[in-house]
Amino acid sequence: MRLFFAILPGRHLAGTLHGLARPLTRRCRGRLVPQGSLHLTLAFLGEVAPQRLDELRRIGSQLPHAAGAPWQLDQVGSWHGGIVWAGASQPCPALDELAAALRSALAAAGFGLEQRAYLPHVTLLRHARQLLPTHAITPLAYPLRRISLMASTLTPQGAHYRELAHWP
Ligand code: 2AM
Repeated sequence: MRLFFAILPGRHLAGTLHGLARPLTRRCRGRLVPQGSLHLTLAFLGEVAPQRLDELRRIGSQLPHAAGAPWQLDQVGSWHGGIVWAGASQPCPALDELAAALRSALAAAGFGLEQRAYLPHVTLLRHARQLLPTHAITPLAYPLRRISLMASTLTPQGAHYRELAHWP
């Protein structure tokens, strides 16, 4: 199973993010991430044997509560590789601490994680053909209320995500 931990936006925030992304397709082209698939990844695990799901459930249930202000999304931009994202110009200590706690628990349990630095973002478009210079947007508060363990299935139409478990 292809798994990752994420924080999902509520329905209202997902609608706002999707509304923000829609006009960007004209400029950047690419594929709009469906409203119901928008998420903030905390840790990407890749392929995991289903027998290890219980370990992931235990790790998820033992995570500290994210104390502090919500993540403030205040800019959009893009990366080479066709990702157009929404993200923050300022670090969010509560989010960084939560992601670090999760990553160290996963590493201690022997789960392989990517070596690249954690860069919180919400992917809005994939396969974009034009880069989007980073620019400010009206700030949006992204609550860090609930952590989800997600399964991703890759299809020719894009990835489908399913929530397997969640914790406050
Ligand atoms: P992305 O949105 O920038 O592609 C599920 O695939 C989630 O895990 C996506 O949000 C994706 O980020 C993220 N992710 C992190 N590392 C990944 C990797 N090596 N391969 C695929 N997705 C990865």
